[in-house]
Amino acid sequence: MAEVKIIGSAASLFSVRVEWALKLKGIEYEYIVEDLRNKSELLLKSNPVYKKIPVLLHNDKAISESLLIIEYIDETWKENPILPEDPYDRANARFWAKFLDEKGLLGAWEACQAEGEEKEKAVEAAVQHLALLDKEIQGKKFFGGEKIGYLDLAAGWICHWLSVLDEVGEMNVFDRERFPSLHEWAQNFIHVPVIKESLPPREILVNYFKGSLSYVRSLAANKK
Ligand SMILES: N[C@@H](CCC(=O)N[C@@H](CS)C(=O)NCC(=O)O)C(=O)O
Repeated sequence: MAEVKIIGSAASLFSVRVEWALKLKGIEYEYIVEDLRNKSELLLKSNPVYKKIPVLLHNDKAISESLLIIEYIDETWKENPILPEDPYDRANARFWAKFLDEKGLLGAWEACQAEGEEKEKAVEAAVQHLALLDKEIQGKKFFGGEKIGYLDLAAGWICHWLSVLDEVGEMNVFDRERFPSLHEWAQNFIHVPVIKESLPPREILVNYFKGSLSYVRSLAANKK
């Protein structure tokens, strides 16, 4: 029997999306909790380039970068496909997943951190990113159609982590009235049992992001 392990951390949306993929496939795995303030030899050896979680260990072979890990999982265990079958749909799902990681997430985190005059601009930029994604979900239950697919996993942080960023950053990027379709999708997504059971408790995330925010603000203050 193949041995599957994840090196991850409970608050990490990147780790959780990998867990979701394994659970959707029905693959058993061992979870190795990483202390990111005191990185383990195993992590440093398994992801020597970025030294980040998550890492998937499959029979001791290490695969890094959450979206690539999901692709690896989908190619290795064929049951319950995650990526769309059609090449155009696959490219499209990858496009939006990349956009969300590179622009969506970063924009939301920048908006969370911003203060004073910068805040309004940063929040508006984050809202515009979501508005682009919102168009993709119109008329569908999931981005993957009738069932959860690759883009649902990539966008899954919006359902749980974005409302935490909204709370911690005192903003309302994921506004229910502005984004009714995305909210409906979030409800559909979050109520799928394998999705729900892997979500970290909200208080853990609130504390984690409050700590991160104080840390980046203290670094910025020290530079002045
Ligand atoms: N692009 C990476 C991002 C992973 C990432 O940022 N992981 C964070 C935890 S959420 C990490 O390991 N941070 C440790 C560090 O930056 O030293 C992925 O998709 O896997």
